[in-house]
Amino acid sequence: MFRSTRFRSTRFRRTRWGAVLLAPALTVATLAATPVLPVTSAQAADAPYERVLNGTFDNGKTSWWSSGNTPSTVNSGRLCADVPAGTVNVWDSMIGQNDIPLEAGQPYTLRFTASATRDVSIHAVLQVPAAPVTTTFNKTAALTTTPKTFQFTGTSTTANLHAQLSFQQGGAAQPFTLCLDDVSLTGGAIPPGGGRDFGSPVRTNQYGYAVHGPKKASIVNSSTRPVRWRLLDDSGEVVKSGRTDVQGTDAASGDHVHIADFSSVRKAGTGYTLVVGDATSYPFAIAENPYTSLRKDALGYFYDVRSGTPIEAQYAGDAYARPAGHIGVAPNKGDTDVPCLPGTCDYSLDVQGGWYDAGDQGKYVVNGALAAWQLMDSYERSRAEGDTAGLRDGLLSIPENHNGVPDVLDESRWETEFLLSMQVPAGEPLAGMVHHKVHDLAWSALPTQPDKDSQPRYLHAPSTAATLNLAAAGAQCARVWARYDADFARTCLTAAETAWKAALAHPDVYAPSSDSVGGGAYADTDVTDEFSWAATELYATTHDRAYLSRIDTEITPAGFSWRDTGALADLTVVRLPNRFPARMVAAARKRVLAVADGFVRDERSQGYPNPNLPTDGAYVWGSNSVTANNAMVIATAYDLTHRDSYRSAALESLDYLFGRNALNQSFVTGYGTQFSHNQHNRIWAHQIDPNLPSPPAGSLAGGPDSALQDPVAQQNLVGCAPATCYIDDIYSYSTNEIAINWNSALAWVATFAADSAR
Ligand code: 9MR
Repeated sequence: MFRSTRFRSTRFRRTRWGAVLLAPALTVATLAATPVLPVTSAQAADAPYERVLNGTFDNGKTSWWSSGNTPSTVNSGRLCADVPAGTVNVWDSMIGQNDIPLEAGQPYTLRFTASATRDVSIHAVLQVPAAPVTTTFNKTAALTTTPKTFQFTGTSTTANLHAQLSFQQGGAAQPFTLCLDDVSLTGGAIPPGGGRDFGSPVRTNQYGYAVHGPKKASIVNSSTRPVRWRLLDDSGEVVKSGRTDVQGTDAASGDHVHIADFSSVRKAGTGYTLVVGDATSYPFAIAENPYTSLRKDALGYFYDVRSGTPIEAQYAGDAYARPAGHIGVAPNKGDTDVPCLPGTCDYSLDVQGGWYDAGDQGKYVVNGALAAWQLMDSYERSRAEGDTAGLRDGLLSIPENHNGVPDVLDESRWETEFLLSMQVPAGEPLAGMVHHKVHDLAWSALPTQPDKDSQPRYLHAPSTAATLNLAAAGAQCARVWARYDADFARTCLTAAETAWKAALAHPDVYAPSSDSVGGGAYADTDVTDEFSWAATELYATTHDRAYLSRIDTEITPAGFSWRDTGALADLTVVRLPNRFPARMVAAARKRVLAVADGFVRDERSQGYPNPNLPTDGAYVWGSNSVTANNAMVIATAYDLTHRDSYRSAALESLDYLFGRNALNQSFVTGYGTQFSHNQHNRIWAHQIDPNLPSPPAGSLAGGPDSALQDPVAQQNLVGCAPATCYIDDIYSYSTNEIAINWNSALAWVATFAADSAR
């Protein structure tokens, strides 16, 4: 079972997915991606576990929804809904909660208190709403004007993490108001957040190690003394054995961890396993350069998420081919002539193209600029380091792969041209500023193919952050394109300089955090870091001294993200030492090395090799991108010094992403054995529709988020140690989304790793 899939390159065909991954009938175990431990029914009787979130409405309407024709509000701790008259079916007016976990064969008891402004009967329904629909109960409750408490019980016949509890009251002849309180659904044997089993305690990079790189495993073992490990080859022969180092308790996971170091093994091969006691790791390979396919796949992701162009089978493979999305063809309402959100401006823009941000099909300038920057920086790195592979025209499977331009630049241009189109035209108020984002009016359903999205799309108001992001990426674009397309380079520079001036004139226009319906907010109320980053890029390109005095941010252990771009100033200075004053370069270099040293220490101090060691212990939304971005800083330190410890640490960060972690989970689709494949997205929603593929190989999942910011996480991960707050489920957008800024980080590190494998 383990031998088949190592080191495959590029895209999977759907047939291969079927073989490797999923049977059509999803069980709790497959949805959760971790086997569920058997629990006796005696335990269930002792512990009636609550399965409804916010049943007391203490948190307002959080976790609850109601049909569009049934407006609801929470007043004095009760949810009250206005039920319209004249609908036909009982389900035409509903109040409900999704993502209720059910276990097969377990009884569930619903209790709630309800009243109505007239005597009416409503239905209380617990069911799995997707085919094959299974109903645990569908009971009638006769409401009066006096609140009454009801209790119903039923036994679930299926295991599913996505059942729905609903109150259905359609078909009324007269309108009425319905009020609910103290909703409780108890049952099930698995405690909330419990029953997770991460498999073997021997955690390796499930994909593989470089012949000339570090090779270590993390082993969960309670012994306070070293234990014996054995490395077996694919015929089960012992290749090497040794004793572990006791690392101790890993704070982020709570695991007591040992480390086995088998770096001295330099024999390429597949099907290696590491054995400790009676536990065996997933199989892995040792290869001269295991990162070349990763570079191709991680970068290839961007073609697959292009907007405004058909994704062609000859480049993406049959399973990933799809019609162009958002090119103004019905039912699409964008993106060729997109109006401003009412009340913000009165023109419309052609903003087709670019990359879809993530699981949604919004396009956001701050995130897009960072991702494009990271691809362009990867190009500049390859050029500075003389690494020709990353500069190849023909590296990627994209339409532009024989145009004489490095493919990584072609891909970044797809986004850059979209960024340019988001600039407010001359003559308009706020000319030169840049619209923060364009996205759907409301969240579209999962799945929704881009060409089938019928939502109206709007330009959201310009922001200083978006404007400075265009200034930064535009200035960098001018630099990298100068040798390939002087006209485009000039266009980029003009836009960047115009944006910079506009930002100076409007330095505090912030995108509001409340603007998060139908798309993400990407709110940021501190743009000092964006000013500094943009000034750095503009100075590097123009040598105009006016920009120098605006470079005032430094890299810190906080790293960087779409919101915090101050560190990118230092990274650009050390990338282009000949373009900055020597003293500035020396200082930036010192800081980058110091921060990289800290990341290396953080990685070494943990049981699993994660260069992300948050000071408050919390893992944030997209934590895997923090890992990859910090690895980029470590890799940059290697480029500056060629000290092997930096290279080793950067490569070990990939071990973390490929399964040497508290979850025994590779976060990159197609890489390893137990890899993420149900990432939250609307295009490749295989978990929901078996006719759709899973995300393409090389897609990075967001990773553990200890804040539990979606209902699936809240239902299934309660009490998790930060490094384990992850579930490979399509509805867990806070732990398992895909996003361009996360894949750009992976692509950068993969390119570094491929170039430095030796
Ligand atoms: O990556 C973003 C993360 O830092 C924020 O905490 C989170 C909530 O605001 O949003 C993330 O970005 C999402 C964006 O808002 C909408 N598209 C999907 C992005 C990835 O989840």
